[in-house]
Amino acid sequence: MKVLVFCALVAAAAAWPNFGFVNDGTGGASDAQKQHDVNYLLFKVYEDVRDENLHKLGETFDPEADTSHYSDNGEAVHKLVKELKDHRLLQQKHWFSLFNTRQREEALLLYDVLEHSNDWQTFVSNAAYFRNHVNEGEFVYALYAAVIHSSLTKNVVLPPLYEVTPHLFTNSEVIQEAYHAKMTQTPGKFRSHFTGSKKNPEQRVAYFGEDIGLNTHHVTWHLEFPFWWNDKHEGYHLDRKGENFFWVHHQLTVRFDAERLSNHLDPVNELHWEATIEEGFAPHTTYKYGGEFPSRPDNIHFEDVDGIAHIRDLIILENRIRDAIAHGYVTAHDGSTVDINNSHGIDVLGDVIESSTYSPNVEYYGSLHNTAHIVLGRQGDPHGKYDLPPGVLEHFETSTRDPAFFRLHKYMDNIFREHKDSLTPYTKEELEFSGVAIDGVSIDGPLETFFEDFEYSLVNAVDDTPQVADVAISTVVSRLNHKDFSFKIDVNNNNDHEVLATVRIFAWPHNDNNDIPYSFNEGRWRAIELDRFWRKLSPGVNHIVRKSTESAVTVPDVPSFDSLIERTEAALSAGSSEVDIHEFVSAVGVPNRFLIPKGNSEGLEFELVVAVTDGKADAAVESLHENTVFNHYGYHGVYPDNRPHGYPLDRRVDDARIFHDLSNFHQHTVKIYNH
Ligand SMILES: [Cu+2]
Repeated sequence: MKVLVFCALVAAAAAWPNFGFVNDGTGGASDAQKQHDVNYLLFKVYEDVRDENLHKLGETFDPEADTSHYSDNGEAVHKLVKELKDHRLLQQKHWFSLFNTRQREEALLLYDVLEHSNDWQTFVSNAAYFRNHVNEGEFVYALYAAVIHSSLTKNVVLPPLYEVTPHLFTNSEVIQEAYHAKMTQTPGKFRSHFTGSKKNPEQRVAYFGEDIGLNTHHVTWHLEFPFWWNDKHEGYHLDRKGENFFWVHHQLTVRFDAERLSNHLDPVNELHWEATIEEGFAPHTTYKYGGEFPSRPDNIHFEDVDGIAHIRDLIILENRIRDAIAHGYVTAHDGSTVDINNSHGIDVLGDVIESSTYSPNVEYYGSLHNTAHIVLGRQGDPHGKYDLPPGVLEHFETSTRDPAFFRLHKYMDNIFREHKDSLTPYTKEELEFSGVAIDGVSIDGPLETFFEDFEYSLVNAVDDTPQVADVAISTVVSRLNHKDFSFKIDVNNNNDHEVLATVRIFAWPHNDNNDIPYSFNEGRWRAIELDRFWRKLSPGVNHIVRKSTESAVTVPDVPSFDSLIERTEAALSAGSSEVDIHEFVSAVGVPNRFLIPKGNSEGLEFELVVAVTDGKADAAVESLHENTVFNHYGYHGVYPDNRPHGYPLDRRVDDARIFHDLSNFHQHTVKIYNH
């Protein structure tokens, strides 16, 4: 790595383009140059930047000198610089939590500066300058959010967060070993173990909540669809953000229950404000600065959290939301009503519950989800007596480590279900696709999960200076994967012309934890989405083959930080303007190795369902069938599918015969093995 960094400095100095602030859509720099800059801005983020040019910018740039380079005429930068000059910003080398209002404000001030930078020179100069002046956690958050949302960074791949801020993804024991290796200059590869002991049944599913890829998916989703997003300010609308909030967490919830089944655990019970929280939690995770993440003992009663919320108030908010569902409308801030008794209702409700700035009435419905995260996260020290830092639930990177996260989300999910159950079930006529029938569905290849070892670097976890050489330090974690397989779907199009079809694939556990088969209505609520794509069907028989690797719900592993740097520098030295890493631009989906839930040795039964619906009626945009690599968690602009997430299984099913009589719907039992 040492050699690499040195080469990189030379390459950067040589490749730095001459900026003329030409607005040619690139912002005045090549994709490779931008990738280089972002790599180095995030490399060893607690220390001096290891790139000569960025270093110089950090020292000499004056953010306020020329405000013509900002789309807001420098409004954001004036605000941030004033806070800096007034010594109001959070110190460096201190923990940062997005749920802390003031810290979030600061991070978003920087985000605004970057987002309003018209050209790359302005963007990168500000990033380099404020890297030296704002808290590192705030900096990382602002830069990640800006790279995801800025039009200047469309092709930039963000390095894996678990290698940028490894403390939030790695157990304390391993972090300690990493420091030891660094201090003694001895390379080390350390095995990570899941938190807790076998005496805790929850440990059997810790591989799920502590998976670094799953945590990356969760944190990236929240970066892509932030609750603080303000359309007026940011200039564009995030389509169906509220519904997405429901769907991504609904999928986490049903998926976790499926994982529990293969590990002989009962499904998660929903959290209840007036009941005890049965599971305690000892995170075995440490902040880079700020000490250990707080623990929570078993069987405690909720306590009010000073300065955040009374439990009584959370119950009142819940009642108001349940009232809105029962009424079929939400009362907006100005007293008008917003009808939610329709397909769009879930979107409004998602905004209300999270809550996001899209909530029609945050004064009345509050912020149930966000407040609950803080309240639950603080139960180890609700009155601040022990001056503990925020809990794991106060960071999207670490939330799912605590089993109580899934209790909290089961609670939210049941509120959403109350709404979905209040809608009229689909009729056979609504679900039919005239002239189209599924002849058969089969799976090519085994449905088989397994555990594999995965290694990632901890070089960014430990401290050093340019004078001290890096030694290779990494950790090896065990993680779930599955063998590749393909869906083979034979569809008959009896129309005399080509039709556009949406293919939707789901699976739900055949039996519950007592080995009793789920009814259709119970099963469909537990459906795990496996894929969603569009195809043109010619008249006659169509053989569709869809590989597991093509799934629209998943993303591949982002290359390691090392390899990202290596590839970028190689591209720059070769004089190339881009780096061939386009498939990694979005990290928002579920990890592709996580597509199917863990099986067992005898084969765990799932109901596989395929629905082929009318693509023309479903489409919200043109040319859907060409969008085969589209990742539906990370779209930009209008969401391509007009149907609600989970369609056609999203509504209550009173009579399962409706589905079984549909020729465009297929269901059969499959087994997932784990070896
Ligand atoms: Cu979340």
